[in-house]
This record gives sequence, structure tokens and C-alpha cells, in this order.
Amino acid sequence: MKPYNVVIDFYTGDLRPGKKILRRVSDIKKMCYDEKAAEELIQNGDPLVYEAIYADVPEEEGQLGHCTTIIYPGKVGKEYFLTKGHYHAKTGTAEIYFCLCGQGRLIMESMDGDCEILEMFPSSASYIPPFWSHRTMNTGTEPLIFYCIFPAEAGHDYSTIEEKGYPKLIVEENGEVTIIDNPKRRNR
Ligand code: PAN
Ligand code: ZN
Repeated sequence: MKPYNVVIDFYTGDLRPGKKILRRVSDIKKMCYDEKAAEELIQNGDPLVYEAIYADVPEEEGQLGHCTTIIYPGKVGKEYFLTKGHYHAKTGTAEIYFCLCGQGRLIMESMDGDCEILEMFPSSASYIPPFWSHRTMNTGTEPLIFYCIFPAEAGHDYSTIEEKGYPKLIVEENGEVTIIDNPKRRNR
């Protein structure tokens, strides 16, 4: 392949040329703490939660994949709109999330069960080390837009997070961003 540019709109997250993936509440229902609230939203139009737009890069060792993600503002019950979250299928691969717009949180968990939460804000560049799962949430009132760079062969393992969840949830309580224990957390 030859060197080439994509063009990223910092304010909308559009990446061109790119391939867009859409995720609605129905796609993240199993990851939500309040599945009943998720079901109600699905019955009421199944709103768009986030989009990811991937640059066309071969998924092979040596290449760098990159994409933007746009998480819309909203909540399922009291839990902020979130991404599915994943380990990389090739677990020893890191990633960088560079925040362009909005406010959010990045929750990560190591394979030993360490859990860390970082703030995302315009110009924050969060480093996700190898072997840490990762999920993002929009805690603000504007879209949360970030740019991701990762080894192109990393892949996604969604099932571990779908089954286990994270030790912590990020919710709105009394108008504040609040971290609580996840009562539905499962240890495998
Ligand atoms: C990101 C994520 C993107 C969407 O590109 O894939 O933000 O999140 P989910 O994949 O959890 O739905 C990334 O971490 N790639 O490895
Ligand atoms: Zn990733």
C-alpha cells in the first residue's frame, strides 16, 4: 500500500474516507446496568448511542489501525451512554485515545482485576496499556469525540466484558458524575 491521508473533522468526528459502524441502545443493552431502562429506550425509537469511523488499513502486523468515535450525550437509566468495551483479541496490544471534543471517562481493567478510570477532555491523550480492557462513556452534554490509534491486528474480544461487566459504573447522581460499585459484576 502507499502512504495516504484521511481528513478528520475535530468538531463532528467525521473521518474521510472511512467505514462507519453505528451502535444503538439495542446493541449495548446487555452491557447496561439497567436493562429495563434500555428496553424502554429500544421501544421508543432505539436511539443512536455511538458511531465509530475506521480508516481503511489492512488488519495485519506492522500496520496501525485508526478511527474516530463519537458518543452522543444521553443515559440509560442513570448510566451514561457507553461503548460496548473490549479486550483486544490479541491481548498484548496497547492503544491511544486522543480526545477532540466533549467530556467523558475511560474505564480500564487489567487481567489481574486492577481497575482505573481516566477523565477524557479536549486534548487528553489516554494510554491504554497492553492487556487492559477499555470502555468509554460520555458524561457531558455535547458529543464525546476521540481519535483512536491501535495495532491493526489487535481485533476485539467483546464477550468477556459482556459477561463480566466492570467493577465500577459511572452514573449521574444528583446531577453529578458519580462512580459506584457495579452490583451486577460477575467474577469468572
Ligand atoms: C476503539 C473502539 C471504539 C468503539 O476503536 O473500537 O471506540 O468501542 P467498542 O469497540 O468497544 O464498541 C478501540 O478501542 N479499538 O480497539
Ligand atoms: Zn481497543
